[in-house]
Amino acid sequence: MAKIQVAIVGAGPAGLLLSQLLHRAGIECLLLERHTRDYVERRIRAGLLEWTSVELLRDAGVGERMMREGLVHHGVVLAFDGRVHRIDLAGLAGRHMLVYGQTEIQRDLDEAAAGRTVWEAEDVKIHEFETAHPQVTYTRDGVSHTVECDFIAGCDGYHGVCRASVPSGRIREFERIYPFGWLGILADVPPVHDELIYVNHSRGFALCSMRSRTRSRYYVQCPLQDRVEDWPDERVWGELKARLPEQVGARLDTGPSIEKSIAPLRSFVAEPMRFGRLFLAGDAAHIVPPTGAKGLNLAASDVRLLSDALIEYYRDGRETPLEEYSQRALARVWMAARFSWWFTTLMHKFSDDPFAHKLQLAEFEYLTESEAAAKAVAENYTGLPFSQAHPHHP
Ligand code: RFL
Ligand code: PHB
Repeated sequence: MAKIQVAIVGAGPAGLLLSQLLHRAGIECLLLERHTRDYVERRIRAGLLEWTSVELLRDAGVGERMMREGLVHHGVVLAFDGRVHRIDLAGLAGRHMLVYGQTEIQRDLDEAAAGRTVWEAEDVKIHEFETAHPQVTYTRDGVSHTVECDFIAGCDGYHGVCRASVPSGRIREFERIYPFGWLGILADVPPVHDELIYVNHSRGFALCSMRSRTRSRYYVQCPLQDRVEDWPDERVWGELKARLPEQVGARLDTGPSIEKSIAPLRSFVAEPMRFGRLFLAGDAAHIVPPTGAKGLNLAASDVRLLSDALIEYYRDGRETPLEEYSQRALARVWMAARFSWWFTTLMHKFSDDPFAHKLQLAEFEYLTESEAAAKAVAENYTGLPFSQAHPHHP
């Protein structure tokens, strides 16, 4: 039977980054991914990195292209019924952000991993993870494999096999589903503005983002039951323009879409994030709605805590950081869950209830007038520092 130190399930950003950090520390790991490399690399998802995520990618030795091609953002714009307010992230929080697509991070990490990933691993199963001898089994090209390991990292996303393998009495799940989705469009047209614009409009939310100076990423809030076929490009551009402040909409460049998809919005946290020798990280343990762009950044901060803990275990034999992983990760997860929920609530149209809209407007007024309120947004948006506190005891 093959033997490895750490078996990682899922080659999304969490799994690939963990494998890279462990590999650099001399820890042997095996990374198992259900899909093909091509499929995983093509998924268009996040685009905005907190600076702690940027630093982690640099520590992992994959920051070179990111620092060359990424766009540094010092501020972000909020628009309400045509009124516009900029939040000076750098001035208020002392931190900035980097625009660099998840597809690019995935590519950089894949290249660094060169051959350490088993793509198209079918029927991955995890066994005996509450004992000292966990095992992972999978099938590749019709051949079954069994691998014995010290630890299993469940980096297999929301629909993965790892969280689903935990007996239901051992896990607690917290969830909120939002009554709308985001329709995203990617197009090779210059971004309408050099910073991101989040829009609260009576027709619904909109977001102007980007991947580079020549590639734009835009989103519009849409009904949950809508399908991509309901949204030909012209309809997306028309709807986006209608929701943008007039002076912004007037300079919107449009063009054929290179990708279009609809994502539902969900808040989800599973507690704890450790079960014996199984550790969950990233979307496998939690989902946030994309308002605020925390999903990928949370995956990165989980991986930072987990890789530090594993490296310390193999170097000094210390188990405390592994034992504290769940509590420390969850403390940060809940802060991001709170901010993503709050920002989603502030920016979207939930109903035709005029009272709800008046409250959103009052909150916007407060943000424009109170430096303390704007600072709270800037601190959360750019990413809260790791806390030593352990407010949760799952
Ligand atoms: P991922 O990226 O989902 O990767 C998990 C990997 O595990 C594989 N897998 C398995 N492999 C083997 N055996 C199994 N049984 C397996 N089951 C699953 C999957 O094929 C996959 O390759 O999770 P990870 O690494 O934790 O990374 C998290 C981020 O990808 C995620 O938080 C963000 O992309 C969330 N997200 C967004 N975040 C933002 O900050 N901004 C966005 O605009 C944004 N858009 C999105 C998103 C997530 C989406 N999903 C998950 C549907 C748009 C979408 C559509
Ligand atoms: C994106 O560029 O895809 C993006 C940016 C900011 C968000 C969500 C998505 O809050």
